[in-house]
Amino acid sequence: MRVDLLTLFPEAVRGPLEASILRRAVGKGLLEVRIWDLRSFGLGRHRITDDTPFGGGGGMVLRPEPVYEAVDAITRQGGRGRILLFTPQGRPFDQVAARRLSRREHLVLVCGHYEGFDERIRALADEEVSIGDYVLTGGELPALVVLDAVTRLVPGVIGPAAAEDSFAEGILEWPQYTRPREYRGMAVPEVLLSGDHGRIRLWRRREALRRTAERRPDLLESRELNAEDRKLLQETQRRP
Ligand code: 9D3
Repeated sequence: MRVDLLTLFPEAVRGPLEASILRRAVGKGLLEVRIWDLRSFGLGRHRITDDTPFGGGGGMVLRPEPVYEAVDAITRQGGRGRILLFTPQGRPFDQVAARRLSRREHLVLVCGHYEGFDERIRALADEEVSIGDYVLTGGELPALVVLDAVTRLVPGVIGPAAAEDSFAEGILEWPQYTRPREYRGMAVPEVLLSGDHGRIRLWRRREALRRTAERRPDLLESRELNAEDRKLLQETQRRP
């Protein structure tokens, strides 16, 4: 997968790209990321990228030219890719979107900043993306979030078991334990030490359902449970 990332703050995205799974994906040749400094497409000797809004009011707005010219430069390098514009008004990003985007060969991630951007920049976008209902200072962290979520689903980046985890299935994960068997008075549940794989499977499934019902009932409301899951969930409601 090829990713072009457009930003006024290249240094804000370089760190995470040089760490962990993203770096490994690049090392394996499964991911190619190019960072484009929007400032280098700025106007005039001072490389101006922002301006005051027509109609007055405070703040500065990203001008359209740097973004259009950067996209032109990307296009000249071959292919335009799927253009994602990061904005608080975008569609909330989720795992379904991550899976869909992971099948694309080429993504172009455009990060806004300032108090906003010129409305004509939206015309470039195939999709507008938000990562949730909270206010950040720019689109850089959202772009990295999306890149991380998408990249780990690209075949070969991580193990297939890890990629299709329980969230992909729509419920939360079960509690996990490792050594020691007891720590500061907190014991590992006996069933996990029993070696009885049938009992362990049912316990994990029950605890995953319990957790989901307690913490994220919305995830259960939007799906149909099978007979076994319904029974396990009932068991969690009988005993505390
Ligand atoms: C003070 C400016 N606000 C005026 C009402 C609007 C605003 C513009 C730009 C608020 C935040 C930002 C910067 N955020 C993003 O560019 C952004 C974002 C976010 O803040 N939250 C969740 N997802 C995203 S995607 C891009």
